[in-house]
Amino acid sequence: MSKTIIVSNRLPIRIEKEDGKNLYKTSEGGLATGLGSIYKDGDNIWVGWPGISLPEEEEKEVEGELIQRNMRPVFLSEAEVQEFYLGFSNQTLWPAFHYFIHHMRFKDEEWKAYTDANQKFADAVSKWLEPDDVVWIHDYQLMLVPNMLRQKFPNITIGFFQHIPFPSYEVFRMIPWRRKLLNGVLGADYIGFHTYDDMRHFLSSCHRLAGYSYNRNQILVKNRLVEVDSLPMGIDYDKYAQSAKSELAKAKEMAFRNSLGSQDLILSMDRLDYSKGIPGRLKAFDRFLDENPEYIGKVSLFLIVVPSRDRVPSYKALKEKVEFLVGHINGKYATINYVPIRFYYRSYPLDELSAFYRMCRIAMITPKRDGMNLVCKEYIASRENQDGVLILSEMAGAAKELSDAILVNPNDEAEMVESIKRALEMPIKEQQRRMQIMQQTVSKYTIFQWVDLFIGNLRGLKARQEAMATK
Ligand code: GDG
Repeated sequence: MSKTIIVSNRLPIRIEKEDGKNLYKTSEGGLATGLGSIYKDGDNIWVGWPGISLPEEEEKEVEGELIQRNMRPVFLSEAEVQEFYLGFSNQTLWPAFHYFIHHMRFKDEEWKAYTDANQKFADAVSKWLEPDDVVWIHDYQLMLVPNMLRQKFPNITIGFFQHIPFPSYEVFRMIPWRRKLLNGVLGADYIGFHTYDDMRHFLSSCHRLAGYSYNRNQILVKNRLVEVDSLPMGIDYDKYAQSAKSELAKAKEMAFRNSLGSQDLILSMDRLDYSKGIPGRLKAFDRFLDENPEYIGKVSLFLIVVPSRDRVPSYKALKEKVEFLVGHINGKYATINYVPIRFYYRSYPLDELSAFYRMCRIAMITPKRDGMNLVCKEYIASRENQDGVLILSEMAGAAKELSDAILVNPNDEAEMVESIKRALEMPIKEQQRRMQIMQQTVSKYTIFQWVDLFIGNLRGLKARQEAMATK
């Protein structure tokens, strides 16, 4: 029997220490939910890093615990986390792929750490791999793993999905190890991106930097047919819709409302990341209040920033910038009973998130770049009464599917300011017309369809490759 092996940097679990004991908390992230039906089934497994560095003597115990949950840990030392994850992955690839070229750095020792860590993941997979298995590798931290496996097992079935954008050739070619990265990914049979543009950029880099010719979305790599595709990722729609309708979410919304008063709320929710455009959003809100003083006291920005990568200097600097702007704007417009920006730097459980999605009549999601952005889809799924307005950046992958949002260029401050006014003043009928269409779109193409489509296409391609080989 063939099995499926999922591989990602992080396992769908968090290990927390309490009174010296390890507590295992399942992750609620979109990917973990979508792939849950796969890795929990039969002999299937998920290979990845459990998220903390442990003393060696504890590794055996943790491994045993994870094996029972169909997971196989790859343990990384503190130095590996520093150089492979916080270093090359998040200070070379992440900024390059999100067009933040001034944040990129190129360090030979971090490239080496990235290569070694990818080898570690590939070795962990090899340990469990059998010839008929399907391997599905996720994201930019593991771009070399497909080819490392291909070298060892020429005939196995490998899929790769990249969750962040793939940049234009002009940016990608700046990376010193660009060909190695491309050839790493091309070890896969089937390669997925969120959008058509990401896919085109990847194909163009393969051609111009590594000399591969391609026909539509197909590349021949040493006589092996590789297919590249765009598959926008969805969410578990029912989970968010049900959670928003639950008595718990409604009770929490009511409790929050009682202390907040009746003002309109604009939701802003992201991980702490410069790609998410948080300072730009704050500046636009400042200018909006400045140009529309009749709204002072009537609308607040509900700003949730979820801690992330705060050991990386550019993220630390961003946190300080956000804190400065929040302080500045609140100092300027606050009154005894009005707080313009309600700022929360932490994460929340799903029921509270649902209460926020219910409570905010506008969601302003304006990343400078985003592979997809799931928060905007979750907001749509949570709008039980089909009202509410989504202001969405053109630079998020999700904008390709959600043309009924108010689409804005996050670099155009005047347009952002105008979009806040439009959203606040949009007639209810128009809100509902737009929200209904967006709900149809997001409910039709869920995370479960996305998973089935990816695996189905990968298996279909493998069958065609085999038919070609026997001709
Ligand atoms: C990468 C790409 C792409 C956030 N705060 C809390 C919380 N979250 C959940 C959200 C959402 C997820 O985290 C964030 O997903 P995004 O898609 O918005 O962003 P990234 O983390 O940057 O993800 C992105 C994604 O991969 C998938 O391919 O869309 O473009 O950058 O699900 O709800 N969940 C809970 N509490 C929080 O405080 N429970």
